[in-house]
Amino acid sequence: MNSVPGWDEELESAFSVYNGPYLPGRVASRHKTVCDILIPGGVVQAGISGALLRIGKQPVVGDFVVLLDQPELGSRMVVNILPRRTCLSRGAVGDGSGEQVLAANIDTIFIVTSAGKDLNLRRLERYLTVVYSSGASPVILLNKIDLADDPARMVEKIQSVAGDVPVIPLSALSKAGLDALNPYLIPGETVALIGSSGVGKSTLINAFFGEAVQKTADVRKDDEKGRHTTTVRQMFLLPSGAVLIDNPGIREIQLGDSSDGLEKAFSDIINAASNCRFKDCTHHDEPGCAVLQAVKAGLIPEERLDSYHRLTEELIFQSKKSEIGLKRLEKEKYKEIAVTIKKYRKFTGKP
Ligand SMILES: Nc1nc2c(ncn2[C@@H]2O[C@H](COP(=O)(O)OP(=O)(O)OP(=O)(O)O)[C@@H](O)[C@H]2O)c(=O)[nH]1
Ligand SMILES: [Mg+2]
Ligand SMILES: [Zn+2]
Repeated sequence: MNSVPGWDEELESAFSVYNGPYLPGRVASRHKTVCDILIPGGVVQAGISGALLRIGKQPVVGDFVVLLDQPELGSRMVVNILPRRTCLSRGAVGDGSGEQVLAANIDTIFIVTSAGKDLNLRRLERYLTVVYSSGASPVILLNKIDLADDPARMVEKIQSVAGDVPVIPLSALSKAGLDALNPYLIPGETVALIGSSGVGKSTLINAFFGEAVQKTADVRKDDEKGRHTTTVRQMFLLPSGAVLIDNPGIREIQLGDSSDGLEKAFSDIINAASNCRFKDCTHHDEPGCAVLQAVKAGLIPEERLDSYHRLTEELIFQSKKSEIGLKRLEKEKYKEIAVTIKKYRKFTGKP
């Protein structure tokens, strides 16, 4: 088996159909027109084949790719993307439709929050939904506990929205609690860090390496907001053999258009809903609603149900948007085909 980090037997068999000047690789960072690619024994830069771009396939950080390697022609090109195990995406911003894939093949996602003004349970629910949809396993890191009076109380609060998801208190700066992350940083595993700007994602990366591999910067004094120091998504290879991905701080993460993430992130509500009188109960004001009863009994916080409603609406909006986008795409394709047929008729003189 080759030494591309994270490579497995499934990838080996997907790659085995390529005979000739092809190399397996993994996208370590993505620039506008080129990618930095980890290949067995090093890192190379490669372009992206026009054929791949034309069919709408964009390599992202974490992708396992097929490289056409022709050094005698001075050319190295990503010609295919191997099947993705997991896929972290978010809803496109603005009126763009569909989803935007951020990174691929991540096993564990560390959702980083800091024990200060960043702590926001509603935002954590949103992150959990997005991470569950990606197929990766979430772990919540409560960073900067050196600044907190009562970190245990904060962990308790977070655990109330996290269900079975581990919540790990630590300090990237003092390195307290870092050992608790070792079980995730094992050979072949890919771990990505996400969270707002300034929560300490890059400081954590530096702590794992024991040296400054990433730039970090102070947060603003008044509101503790970060300064968007990291601007490029990038992969790092730890001495342990684990792969780490540092991400730019996320301003506000939009949901993609898959609903299974929401169901996992709100499994308490989904479980209660199985006892609602009506199968299509929306848990707003229906009689016999078991979810509303659970809220009344204090088993589910009201703000959590509100959050669930808000995210459900957002999800419906997102999937409508991508449906419209899909129709537009089909229309354009159809137009393209119609033009080709017209040209063909002109050329052959056939009706
Ligand atoms: N007190 C304390 N400060 C920390 C800790 N971890 C990080 N910081 C500080 O928080 C600030 C922001 O850290 P970064 O690592 O740059 O944050 P980031 O999440 O990478 O931010 P972006 O790259 O902007 O998304 C820096 O001044 C760090 O020194 C910690 O555990 N305790
Ligand atoms: Mg950073
Ligand atoms: Zn109900």
